Amino acid sequence: MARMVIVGAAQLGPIQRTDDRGRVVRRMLELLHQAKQHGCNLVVFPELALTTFFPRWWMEDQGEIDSFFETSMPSNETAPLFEAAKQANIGFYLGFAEKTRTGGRARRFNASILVAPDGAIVGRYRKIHLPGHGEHEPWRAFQHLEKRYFEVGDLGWGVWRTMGGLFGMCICNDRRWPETYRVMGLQGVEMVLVGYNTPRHNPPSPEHDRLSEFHNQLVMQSGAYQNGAWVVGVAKCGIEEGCELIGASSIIAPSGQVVAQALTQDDELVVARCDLDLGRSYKENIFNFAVHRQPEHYRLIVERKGAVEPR
Ligand code: CDT
Repeated sequence: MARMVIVGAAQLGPIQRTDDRGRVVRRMLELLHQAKQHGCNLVVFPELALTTFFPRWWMEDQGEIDSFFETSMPSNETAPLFEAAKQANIGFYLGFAEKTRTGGRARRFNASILVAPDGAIVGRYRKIHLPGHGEHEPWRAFQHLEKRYFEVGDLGWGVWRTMGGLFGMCICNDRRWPETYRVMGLQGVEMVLVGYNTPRHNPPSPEHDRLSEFHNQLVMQSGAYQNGAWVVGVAKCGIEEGCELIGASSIIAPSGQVVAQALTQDDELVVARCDLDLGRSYKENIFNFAVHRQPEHYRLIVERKGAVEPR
């Protein structure tokens, strides 16, 4: 019997700085309600889904920075989302800024959780590939200060057995790196969930701006195909505080084909029925890792960070 998961990619339109979490959660509840009507089992929300994409601003006041972080999950503001999802028997992926304490030290991550339909948090991920820069660069039209506000994630890329399948998570810039998918592929992942906030304009390389959606598709479609897994990529998008974030939230099959895609740059639910067994013929044939991979020839990938050209 096919293992079907009906997935809702819950794209969010822009969140302005003055939009409080209560207002954002109400928008998410509306998408969850639509998901219920479509019979969804799983809803995927974007990266940093509860606030505006704050790394676009240089901030020095730690109190101001911390106002964008969650210290507990569920929080007071997200509790209605957890409750409604549980009532609807829907699991969800949620991206948020996480502030935690270990050994008396505050730590801040760009994080996501996977919540099962019974309301239990079954998976946690902390973003590993943090793009942008760590210092103020006033020449930019806007900043991208993820390297300032977050630590590199310390949990690796896990894969969790839930909802009748094997689910993995990553966050935004992670989706551009083949290593992200492969680490999950080597754990047999069947569906990769990824939220993103992608400014169309990247100040150091404006020549890429017109290719933003193409690159978004290119990396997620190849990640899906090369690992025989579904990929569900979900944007926060539109004009946020004067900065355009791309949309094009997509549900991609293990064949690499886009099954469903958002049409707007606003709140929009994109739904697809996903057969988790569709990845099998890829995993058992062209990408049968146990038969065809040659890890002894991949050593440079873990031994070397930056490219070193031959003399
Ligand atoms: N949020 C995030 O990771 N955005 C990056 C922007 C890269 S340009 C600095 C992305 O890869 O989409």
